[in-house]
Amino acid sequence: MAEGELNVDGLITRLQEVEASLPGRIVQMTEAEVRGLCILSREIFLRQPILLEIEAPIKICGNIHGHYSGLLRLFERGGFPPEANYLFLGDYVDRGRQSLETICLLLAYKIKYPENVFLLRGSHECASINRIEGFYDECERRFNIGIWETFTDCFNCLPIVAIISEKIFCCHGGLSPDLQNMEQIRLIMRPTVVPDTGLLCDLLWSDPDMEGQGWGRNNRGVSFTFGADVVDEFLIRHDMDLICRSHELLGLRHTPLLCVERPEIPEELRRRRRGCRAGVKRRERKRRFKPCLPSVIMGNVRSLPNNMEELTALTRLQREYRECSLMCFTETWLTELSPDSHVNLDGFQLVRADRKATECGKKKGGGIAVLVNDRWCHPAHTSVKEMLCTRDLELLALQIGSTQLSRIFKASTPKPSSSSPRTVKEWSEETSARLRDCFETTDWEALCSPHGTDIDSMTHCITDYINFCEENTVPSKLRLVMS
Ligand SMILES: [Mn+2]
Repeated sequence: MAEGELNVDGLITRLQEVEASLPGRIVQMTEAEVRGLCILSREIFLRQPILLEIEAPIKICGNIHGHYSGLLRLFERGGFPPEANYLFLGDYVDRGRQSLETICLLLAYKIKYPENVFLLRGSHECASINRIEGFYDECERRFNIGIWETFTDCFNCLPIVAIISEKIFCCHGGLSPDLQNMEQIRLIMRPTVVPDTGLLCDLLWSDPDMEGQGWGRNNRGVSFTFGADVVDEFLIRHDMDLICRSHELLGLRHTPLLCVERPEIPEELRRRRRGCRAGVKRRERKRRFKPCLPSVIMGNVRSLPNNMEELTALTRLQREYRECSLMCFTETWLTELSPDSHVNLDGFQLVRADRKATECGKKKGGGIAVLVNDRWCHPAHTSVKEMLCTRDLELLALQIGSTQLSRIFKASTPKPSSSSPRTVKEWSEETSARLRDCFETTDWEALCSPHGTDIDSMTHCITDYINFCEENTVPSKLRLVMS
């Protein structure tokens, strides 16, 4: 059916006319109308990304499950589109008696207000589930099996995840041990069925475990459960505040949504954007890259206090700086007398090793300043392990709390339950001796001299050389491990 032939406005009016107070009244729709809704909305779903990036304010609603009078009441309470923006978290069909009215009204709104109404895919928007849970029978009773197949084509194109104002992660089921970065979601090709395992399956089927930790077995017999620690780790890793999901009937509680909130951010510090219209952001794909291991920027600046403005701009504008775990600077002004307040950088905590005036053989003082990104390393979990500044040696060893470390390293570990073998390089026994030999006979002066006082190039050159030694002079063997 072509676009012009479907009277969406008329259909919305007819569907809305049913009063919520008279539940169960059937709305007459023709097969052509229903088919038209499926075809037109499917085009919109495919035109918009599989991972929606939406701006607040928006109202989020959980499973409707064919409860049409409930849906109408929900709109009466919250405002009919486009008066308010809506994000639905899936499970529109099955169980209730009016799956068709429910899904048809939602699809009609999607066609009429594509930037105000958003529908995510639920576990029941899947042919193998709604074939047996009620929707198929309703389609067959009121229309025919062909209509159910047309719905299936449409459901196979629904988006999977929505991120609201970069802070709220919404999906039907929950997290996945396979989910490392958002790009993986963007790479899922539509139309697609929901597989029995893997990322897409987990996003639609996993459940939070309120008591347990880590990943666990899901009683549904599909996907996993995830503990509070997994949520915490995910939110910190992706710099988000909240995970919002449905997929579960929580007794008779008022809200069908489960919200797991990241506790430590005070309300006034949360970023707010009021009054914006919801809409899929058409900005270029922004890859939110997060390294698994701490990243370090090292530099030698003449005067750190004089360079703070530049550093502030860099941490604001450049991702490498903003997301860098540690920034180390050798510093000439760092003596007992120089105050911390001269090196204040938003989002970073200063740790310093001062050169004591008496030990300082150089004309000026000096030491090391390390700026620790508090997004990665909580200031309370960072302490100085070793600090030494003498004429020949400047050393500052930081200790990052074990909880922080486990977070960082766990993030780099793939699916815990997977036992896929992989090969790792293992140093053999004579390794340390060979390596020590190699380093002792190295003419470090010769390596350093071409770079003079340029600490950056010197560091690079020496790091490259050490890697070269490791690659070429150290005997190692490959070993198969089960991860
Ligand atoms: Mn569900």
